[in-house]
Amino acid sequence: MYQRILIANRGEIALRIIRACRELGIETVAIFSEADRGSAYLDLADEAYCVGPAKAADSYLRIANVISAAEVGNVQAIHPGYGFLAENAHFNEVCRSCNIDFIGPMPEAMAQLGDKNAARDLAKRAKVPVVPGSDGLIESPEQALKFAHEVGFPVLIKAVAGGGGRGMRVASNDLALKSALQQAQAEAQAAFGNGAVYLEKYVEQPRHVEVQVIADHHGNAVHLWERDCSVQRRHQKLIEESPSTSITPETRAEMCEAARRLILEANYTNAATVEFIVDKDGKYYFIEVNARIQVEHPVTEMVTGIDLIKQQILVASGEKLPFTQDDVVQKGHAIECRINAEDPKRNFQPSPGRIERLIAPGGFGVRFDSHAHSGYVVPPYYDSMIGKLIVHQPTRREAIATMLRALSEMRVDGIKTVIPLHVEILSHSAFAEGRIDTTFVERTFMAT
Ligand code: MV4
Repeated sequence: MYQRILIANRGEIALRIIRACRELGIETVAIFSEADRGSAYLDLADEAYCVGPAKAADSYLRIANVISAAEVGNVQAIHPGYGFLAENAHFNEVCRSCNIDFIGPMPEAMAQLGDKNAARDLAKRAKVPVVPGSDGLIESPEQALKFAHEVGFPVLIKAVAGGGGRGMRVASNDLALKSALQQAQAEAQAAFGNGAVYLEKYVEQPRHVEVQVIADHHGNAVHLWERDCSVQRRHQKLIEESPSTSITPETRAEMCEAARRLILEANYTNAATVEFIVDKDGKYYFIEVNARIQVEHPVTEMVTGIDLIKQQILVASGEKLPFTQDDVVQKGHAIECRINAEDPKRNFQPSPGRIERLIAPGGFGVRFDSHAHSGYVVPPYYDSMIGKLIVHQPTRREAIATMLRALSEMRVDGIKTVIPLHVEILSHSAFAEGRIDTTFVERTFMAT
């Protein structure tokens, strides 16, 4: 087991990882940018090093600076958290070439899943349902038209190097498809340095359901059931929950087993999320794999009772998973609300600044994962999430009531947050009835 690890991240996830390490008896080395200097959570690490100026590209994303901190801090492993360098296969490789374990998948598995078309091929090999589409890359407008006519309009053009909704284009007829193809290729080339695209049938008003999986270096892979992340706006998730109200018990069992098969087929190790979309008929289709721990991992932790960060560290160090598939049961219902420093009244414009007073909620079934506190200054340089409010109760109905109670206790003075929107969503009859898809928030709450 490791004696000392570096956390290549900031904010709530850095604090989350420091907490897991403390409980495992592992020393921690934190890093910070100039904008995060003096952040209170840094005091909880054994050491902390500055890796550069405020801009992420010059600090948290600077591989040489992060590796230098790891060398000076004399760590055996690096936990990347999410975002920043978490899915950078080159960084992953550099860590390992410096004899530092990367707490995540091996670089080859990460690179394979980073190619969305290769991931789709992998899913097909593992007999996991994929959306009907082009079997392979689109080489010409003629080929795109041929596939579109086979699967039927509307179709969606996706970038091989995309993911998370970046570089996607819908087309509903031949003419639109030709220009969408050019635009998508140019956009993908500019954004990812890779203009390769493929095509899928467009699934309308899908629900987003994802499966948590973890695998060790001894051939064991276990799924930890699903999360429903359909409550989102412009690909930014707002509320996540487990179990999902979007699927039947039969679909759940099938889908989770399919996710596990895919991860085994990829020879993948450590934590992964296998994303699916579910159509109006309840059919599920593989979309992509996220090769990292995700923001919403706590809802899975609450319903399974398994600390995912600890398990990531244990399997990275070579230990066997201490539980089998049969040990992992869903107990009760968990919901997470992301607390973002944004003004929902002003088109979710970021609202950085000093939190004059923070009152965190508590009580039965309430967890607040946050690095923020009264007097904390939210910097304008990074994403706007200042914390995650998670509740766990025996039933969904009770979980919603607890979340509304917790939100009503919470005070964040001095900046704007999305708390009022969360209250509206959780109070809505469609949410109560589980009638939610990925268009719900925009259809229901956004003016114009
Ligand atoms: C789709 C889709 C409809 N049809 N693929 C968006 C993010 C990326 N992970 C995949 N995404 C989608 N792929 C087909 N064939 C709709 C989406 C999508 C979406 C998926 C999950 C969560 C939110 C979403 C919001 C808009 C579109």
